[in-house]
Amino acid sequence: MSGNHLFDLIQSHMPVNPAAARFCEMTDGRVYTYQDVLDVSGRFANVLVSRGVKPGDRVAVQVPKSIEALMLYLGAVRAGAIFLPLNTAYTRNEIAYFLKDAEPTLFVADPKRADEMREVASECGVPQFETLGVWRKPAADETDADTGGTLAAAGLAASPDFTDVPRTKDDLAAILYTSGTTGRSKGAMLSHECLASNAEALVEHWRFTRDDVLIHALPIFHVHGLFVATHGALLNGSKMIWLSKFDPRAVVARLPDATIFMGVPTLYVRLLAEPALTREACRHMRVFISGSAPLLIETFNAFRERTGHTILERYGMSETSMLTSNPCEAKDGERRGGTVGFPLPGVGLRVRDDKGHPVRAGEIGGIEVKGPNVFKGYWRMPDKTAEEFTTDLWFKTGDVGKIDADGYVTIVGRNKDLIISGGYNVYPAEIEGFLNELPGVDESAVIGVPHADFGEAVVAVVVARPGATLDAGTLTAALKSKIANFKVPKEMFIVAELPRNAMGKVQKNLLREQHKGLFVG
Ligand code: MCA
Ligand code: AMP
Repeated sequence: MSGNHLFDLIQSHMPVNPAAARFCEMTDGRVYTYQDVLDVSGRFANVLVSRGVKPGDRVAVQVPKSIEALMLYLGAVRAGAIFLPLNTAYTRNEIAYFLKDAEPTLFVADPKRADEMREVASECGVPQFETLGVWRKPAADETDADTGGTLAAAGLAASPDFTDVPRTKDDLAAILYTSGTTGRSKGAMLSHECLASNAEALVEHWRFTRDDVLIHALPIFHVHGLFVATHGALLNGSKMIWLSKFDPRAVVARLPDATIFMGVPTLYVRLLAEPALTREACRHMRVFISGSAPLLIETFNAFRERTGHTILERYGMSETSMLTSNPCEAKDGERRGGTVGFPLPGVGLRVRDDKGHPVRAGEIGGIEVKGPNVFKGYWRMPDKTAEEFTTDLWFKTGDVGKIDADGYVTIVGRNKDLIISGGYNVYPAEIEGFLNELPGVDESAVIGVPHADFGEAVVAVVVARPGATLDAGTLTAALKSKIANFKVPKEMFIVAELPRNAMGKVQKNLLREQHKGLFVG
């Protein structure tokens, strides 16, 4: 072992004969063995070092989902770098913010956006730029086959042997950008221990075994798809069926070959719309896991009725990875719909009132957490970090909930102004900031309303400046050029004024009530 905290843990769980053990099956027929995991991550680690990436340097990555992108993550960990994954939907404008804030040594982008992103990298002073696409085997008659970008080409030419850079448990392995009430994205610093301890807790709690087969259908720029799903397989020496994007039909078709599925609630809503989702299709499945957003009890019940499986709901955050989970086995208790179960082994979770005092069982308050999984603070924001922790160093999640007398945790709301749409977080303050800068806009309020597919949808209510005439279509188009599509309001209303309370504060609750039926029923 090399002394690289996270990768040592992964290596210690390698199958005895890694060349014979399957890690991943792709839809194009390609297979990665555990030996390929070692080799390709080693190749990428060598390339990173050759590009001047030193221990502690950031490697920012906005690339399409591929198994090579996952190997790049492992290569970065092995090289002692800090991996910074970015949503593929982010615009040039958003990417520029992250690059300026994180100051990576290297930015890896999608080959299809190479020209645009090379320019952004150069404007932001990022010294190194590479691309990584979807790696595919060239067909026999292809002469200029897509090699998967410059990084893939460099990886093919590099040695698979790499001596892992020693990293202690407190060194950073990743930064995940997330936001808060201000709307300005903050980089949550995740150490090797944050990721390793959470992976171990989940493998134990969810009773992973070597025979498990996980269908991986989530994006890999978030905690859910990048860490929760893949670390589970890696610490288990087991196999994944790798889908480049979520397609409900493809998932149902592969269910008979699988034992585990992980998804955000929208994925379950869409699976239920597939007539082929039957008890028979799920006969080998061990567990369906849901998280990242509240799972509606209707979805929970409908899924049980259709498949005979009770979805296991769990709760987590970018800052903390996973915090709680419903029981995996019946002997540990029932999977209770509408709850997120119990704190995971090693995780402390408490509920406090507005003054920071403990509340009684079943009473509602702010959820605070502690444990080795909790992040090391926000990148270069010590004041913001201090604000989010109590004096006795519990992290204030911003979620509101309760712990019942029998220990089950329920989340009833959030005291942060956040919309979760299809598992993606949208911060009203950020969208309002962009809207308010558009010509003719006086002010705006962005709200989340129930949506049958996405759980919540973004809606904007906008007031025009005196004398100005606004058009919702023009405003929407202007927003699309600045922010990722999933953040753009699905509906926009131009109104004469926003409702305010006696203190002058915009009453978003009234707007939510007014528009609550837009996308449901
Ligand atoms: C896509 N669109 C969306 C969303 N996704 N709009 C609102 N909310 C969304 N989530 C829009 C696109 O902008 C586009 O708009 C149109 O829908 C079609 O885009 P497409 O890419 O084809 O959509 P899709 O493939 O159907 O994607 C839906 C999805 C995806 C599969 C539900 O959003 C997804 O993979 N979500 C999972 C996110 C996730 O992994 N979250 C975990 C975060 P237009 O037509 O206008 O162009 S980790 C986390 O939260 C914590 C730690 C935890 O506890 O896990
Ligand atoms: P993110 O910062 O993107 O990781 O989002 C974390 C937030 O997602 C949490 O603070 C919760 O508000 C929400 N969340 C995650 N899992 C659940 C769940 N099972 N039920 C309700 N909310 C959840």
